[in-house]
Amino acid sequence: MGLRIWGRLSSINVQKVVWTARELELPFERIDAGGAFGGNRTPEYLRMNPNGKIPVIDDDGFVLWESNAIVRYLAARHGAGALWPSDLRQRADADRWMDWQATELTPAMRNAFMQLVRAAPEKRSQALIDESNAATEALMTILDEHLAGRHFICAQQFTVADIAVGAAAHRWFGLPQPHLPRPNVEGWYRRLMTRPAAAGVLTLPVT
Ligand SMILES: N[C@@H](CCC(=O)N[C@@H](CS)C(=O)NCC(=O)O)C(=O)O
Repeated sequence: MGLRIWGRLSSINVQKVVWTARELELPFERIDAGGAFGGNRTPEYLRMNPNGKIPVIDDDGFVLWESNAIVRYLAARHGAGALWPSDLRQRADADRWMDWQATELTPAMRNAFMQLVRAAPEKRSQALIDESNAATEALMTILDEHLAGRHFICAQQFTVADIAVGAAAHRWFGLPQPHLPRPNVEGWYRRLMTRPAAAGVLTLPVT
């Protein structure tokens, strides 16, 4: 049966999982679900993920939801020692930046994204955008300082942390508004974009 991934590719959380599968050169089938595709509130879907959210995977009968958990699972199963560092402290370092993406960065940028991309222009709240931009820029300062002198988030090794934070950075840079210059983040982001596994995933317009 192999690996099946449910979720539309415009979702940052689905992008992370698809990008990981491609880095690991895993064959997989992706089924569009969520947003305009729907299909994520059916009884069958809710049996796989009671949250009704995307992504979900089925890996030979093992069903898993929560994008970062899926990325960690696939990387540990197929990319141990590379995408998923085997050294405990290196792994904790990568893991910490994944949590930072999920609990700090993505929540901070959420309102800017929702207002600038998803809301109708006449319903747009500049106050929400300004607040979200300020919160995100504070985090971008941290990321930019961290990436000074580093090729990837965990120094020289491309890991799951680059996938989670990279997908969020892709969304941030894709928002139709000016950005403060972030030389280290921008250089890192350009390196990510040259990876063949990111092609067709991170090259999508932000929608
Ligand atoms: N914490 C979850 C969040 C999942 C989530 O919020 N998914 C959104 C898309 S990014 C969703 O399912 N939205 C409903 C929809 O697309 O119909 C994860 O990382 O997997």
